[in-house]
Amino acid sequence: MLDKTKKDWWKSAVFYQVYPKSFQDTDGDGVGDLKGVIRRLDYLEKLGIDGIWLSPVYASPQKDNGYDISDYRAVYPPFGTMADMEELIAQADRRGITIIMDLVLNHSSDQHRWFLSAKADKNSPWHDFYIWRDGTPDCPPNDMRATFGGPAWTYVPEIGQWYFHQFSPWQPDLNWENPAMRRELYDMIRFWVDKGVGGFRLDVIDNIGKEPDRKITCNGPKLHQYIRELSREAFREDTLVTVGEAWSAGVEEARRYANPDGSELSMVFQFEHMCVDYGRDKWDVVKPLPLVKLKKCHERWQKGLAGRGWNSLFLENHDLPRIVSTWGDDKKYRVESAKMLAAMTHGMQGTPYIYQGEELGMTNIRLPIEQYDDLEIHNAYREGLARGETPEGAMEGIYAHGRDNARTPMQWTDGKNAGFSQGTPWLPVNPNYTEINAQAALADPNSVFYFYQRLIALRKEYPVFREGDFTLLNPEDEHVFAYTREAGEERLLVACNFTAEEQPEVCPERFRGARVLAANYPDPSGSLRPFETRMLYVKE
Ligand code: TEU
Repeated sequence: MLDKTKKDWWKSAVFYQVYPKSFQDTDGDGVGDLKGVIRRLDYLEKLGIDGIWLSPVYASPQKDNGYDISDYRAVYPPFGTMADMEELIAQADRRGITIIMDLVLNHSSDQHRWFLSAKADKNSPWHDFYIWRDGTPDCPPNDMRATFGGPAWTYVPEIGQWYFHQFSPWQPDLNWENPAMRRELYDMIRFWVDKGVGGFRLDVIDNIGKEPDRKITCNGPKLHQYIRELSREAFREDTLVTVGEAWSAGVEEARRYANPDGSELSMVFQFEHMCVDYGRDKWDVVKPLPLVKLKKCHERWQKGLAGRGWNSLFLENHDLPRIVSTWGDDKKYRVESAKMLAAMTHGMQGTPYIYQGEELGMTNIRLPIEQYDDLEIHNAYREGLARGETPEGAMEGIYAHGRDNARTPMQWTDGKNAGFSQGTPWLPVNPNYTEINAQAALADPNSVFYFYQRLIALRKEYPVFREGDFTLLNPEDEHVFAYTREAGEERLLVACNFTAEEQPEVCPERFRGARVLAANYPDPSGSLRPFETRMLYVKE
């Protein structure tokens, strides 16, 4: 168990993201709940993780599945009660698991009492918690568009003003120019710290410095000023782990967010590696995976933050498709490719995050458009048709990159609804649950689960995982991603065949006869078989 009294304990940690709505339902309403997370803590303890990033559990109308918060200090009733939240924190702590809550500080729900008051009365004390512009119904302040479709401004005739929302009309942007609003958020964060929460994930933190009049949404001029104040006022304990979601961050920006002086955050989720297969946008998928581009991206981030920040390491989350379907092979080589992708990620320097079901090799799903829940998917479908695509054409991008790929219920057993719920799940269970489920994985010593368990344990056993310098091997090789890590006398080699064809072995002389720390084939063969990965270790 990690010593979490140390300021940067999270550099040796591995975190697990729970999307509560899809994790485990215990009251049969078809929606996951906090009691379900508590029920599955033994499973997570067995996996060996050190913390849980819990996607939002606050009161919410669920227009964006909880990323639209109507009360930051209350639990969404279908998820449970505040007592359940306190019990989860306590039960997790007994297992050495820290609870990391998801903070949505860029916007609230349009049903938050602040916004209800603000939109009703220009003189409300909360009116300027949001971003308003006087105007007439036929002329928005500018032509900015919202992420989930439509204009980024909505008119409120009762007060003759437009309000700004970067995502959807149900998610009005909070006005970070207003110190009273910021103070409310800081006090709310301290409320959760006082309950024993040990860290926070910060939703679209790169957006809080927005300046709509100048059409600035991310990386605004005051962004880091706000983050430094947030860190000073709310994240006072240096043992708190904080990770900011920053789609716009490059290496230079990430160094500012993850400054080793602790003035901002512990780390960020950067997405450059997850976008290498985007075409004009995420719905225009580039096939095959441009592996050289991915390798060089990882090299840039590994070298760029070494000693000057800290990387997060991830392949999945609740907004991304299942990686084994995206960069691996979710048919013939599902297990091999899931393990290979895990080894690629966990061998690098940074803090790994595992998304629920990733440790089982869960896959994407194909549904009729009407069965999808996500507002982003439905908007993408409408915009695809509007661009003249056929329904089938519009669906291809959704099948590949739609967020509901990651939000189908966790697959626990081969029983009813994969053991997720006794009721009707809010989103269909992937039909392959009969073969892909935790119960089967725990019974199979060669499962993806035990491979992740091994990788998590290795990170604690060998300092080279945390400290080692990264060197990319064969940068122009389009089939194999291989790299080394070196720290003192320790040497680590990670070789990953990204193809379904046999490739030449990658094994520098100094790794001949090395210890095999992890592999997805039983024994070496002198080459790299389909999706083969090998983690070799020497101590000189
Ligand atoms: O996501 C930020 C975000 O921009 C993504 O939704 C991204 O736009 C999309 O998924 C990929 O194109 C965060 C949360 O993770 C997401 O679930 C929320 O919907 C969003 O912010 C708004 O809070």
